[in-house]
Amino acid sequence: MLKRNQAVCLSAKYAVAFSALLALAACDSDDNPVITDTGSGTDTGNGTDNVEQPDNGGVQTVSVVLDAAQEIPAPSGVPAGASGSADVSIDANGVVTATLGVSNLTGPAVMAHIHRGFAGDTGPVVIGLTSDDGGSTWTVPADARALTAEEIGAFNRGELYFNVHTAANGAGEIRGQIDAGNATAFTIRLENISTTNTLNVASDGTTQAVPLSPGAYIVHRNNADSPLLLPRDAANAGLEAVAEDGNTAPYPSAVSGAAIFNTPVGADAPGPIGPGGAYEFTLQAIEGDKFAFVTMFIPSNDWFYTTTDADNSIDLFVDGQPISGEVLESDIAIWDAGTEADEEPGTGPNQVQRQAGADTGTADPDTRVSSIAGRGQSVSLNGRVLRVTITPQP
Ligand SMILES: [Ca+2]
Ligand SMILES: [Ca+2]
Ligand SMILES: [Ca+2]
Repeated sequence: MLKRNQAVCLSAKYAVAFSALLALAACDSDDNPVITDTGSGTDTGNGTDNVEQPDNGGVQTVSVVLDAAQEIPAPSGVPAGASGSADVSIDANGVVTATLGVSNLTGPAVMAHIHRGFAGDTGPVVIGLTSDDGGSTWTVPADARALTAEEIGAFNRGELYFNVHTAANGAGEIRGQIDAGNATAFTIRLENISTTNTLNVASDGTTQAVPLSPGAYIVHRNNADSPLLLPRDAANAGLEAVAEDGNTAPYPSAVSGAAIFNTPVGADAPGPIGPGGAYEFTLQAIEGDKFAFVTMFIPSNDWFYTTTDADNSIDLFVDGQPISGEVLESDIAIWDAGTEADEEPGTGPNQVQRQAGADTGTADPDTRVSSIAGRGQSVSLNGRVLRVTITPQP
């Protein structure tokens, strides 16, 4: 819950933070990045081409240790020895069995679940466990549903976790990430390379920088489109909030598997990034997984940058190898969420830097989630705004 609670709305007050950020000197980078081959020419778009799901032909069993240190938000009053251990198994059809034992908690465990979320993040319940010994031992009930294909992917990439609740720590007292050991970690860096000369404002002949907002990302594999953008005929609540206000709070509940990034590198609180600023986060993925993100083009009513490779996502593996380097400029574009009528970029009174409040502005006459180019729109930019670099970890 921590990250959701940390999510911010960009408000008039926030414009002060912008100024401070924009005053930061742009950082020059002389590196010579490898251009990422995102494999768009070979993707069949169905996400199932030659994908080897590790060990997925049989049953996988993973041992999991639960403790208070993994819990988010941090629980209170937990005895030093509070812990849990579990063996969880999954078969090729997604049927999950598990036995979880807990001990030394503040009181009896009152609920236990398997959730979806990476380490350091929180997410929704996938499976509820039951106990018939007063909360010491928990198992997956026989009538629990099987995991979906997408959730089997989540299991393999380490995106599921156990969470155990007590009366004293209702949000959770001990937690244990289910790490099947099949995933590759990737560090994703979104860097603002705009300058104060990047955005041309035709009406007054001035230029501006293009700050970018906290945003959302997702790792997925069985969707033919980025779930962050669905449905395409009208934006989901998560996309609307990011695209209009840089507000990431609704995304995790609006889109299953969506995670957020919100704190700039070197900052201790969530906020936008101006020239030279960056967001950095690490995700885990397995072969066949794809990555997508959204971040607000702040001087707009409802524009955002997103991935535009096949499936509006970037293949994280090509020919079995993790990709590495800078994402091609042509694989990122400005899209319109279709939720607010567009005013001149950098000047509109209903844009987040000037508007009276969040979610303020005239409805968009075209509700489709689509690229500004596809809508016959354009924006006058002197140079690039966003550089995305993907680096697999050894
Ligand atoms: Ca619009
Ligand atoms: Ca709106
Ligand atoms: Ca607005």
